[in-house]
Amino acid sequence: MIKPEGVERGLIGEIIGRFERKGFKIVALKLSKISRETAEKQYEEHRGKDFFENLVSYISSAPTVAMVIEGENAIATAREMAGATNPKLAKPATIRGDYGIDVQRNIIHASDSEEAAKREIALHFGNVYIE
Ligand code: D4T
Repeated sequence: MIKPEGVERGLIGEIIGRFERKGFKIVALKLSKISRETAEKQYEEHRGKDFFENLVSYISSAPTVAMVIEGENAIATAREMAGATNPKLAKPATIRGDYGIDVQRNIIHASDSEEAAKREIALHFGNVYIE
C-alpha cells in the first residue's frame, strides 16, 4: 500500500514502477480513501500500542493506493524493497530510504507474511480479486 504522503507527493508511478521493473506483476490496483474501520482492521495487530490511534487516523485521512503484486518471493522481496520501518535507518535505494519522512510517514506498507497478505488482500479487494 502506498500511504497518503506517497500519493500526495506524486510518487505512485515511481513506486509501482520499482515493482514492475523488479519483475513483479501488478495483478490488482486500487486508489481509495479507506475508512477508519478498514484502517483499524489493517493494523489490528498494533491495537493498544501508543502509535495505533495516530496511525489509523493518518492512513484513513487521505487516498492510498492498494496493490497486489505477484512473483517469486514477493513478500520478502517487497519488504526488502520497502526498507527499514524508520526511514532514517532505511538504506538508500530502498523506497523508505529514498522517500520516507518519518516512522509514520514512511511511504509504503508491505504485508509481512503470507497470512497477512491474504488477510489484507481480502480486506482491500474483497471478491474483486480472485486468486
Ligand atoms: P508495515 O507493516 O506498514 O509494512 O511496517 P513495518 O512492518 O515495517 O513496521 P511495523 O509493523 O513495526 O509498524 C507498522 C506501521 O506502524 C507505523 N509506526 C510504527 C508508527 O507510526 N509509529 C511507530 O512508532 C512504529 C514502530 C509504521 C508502520
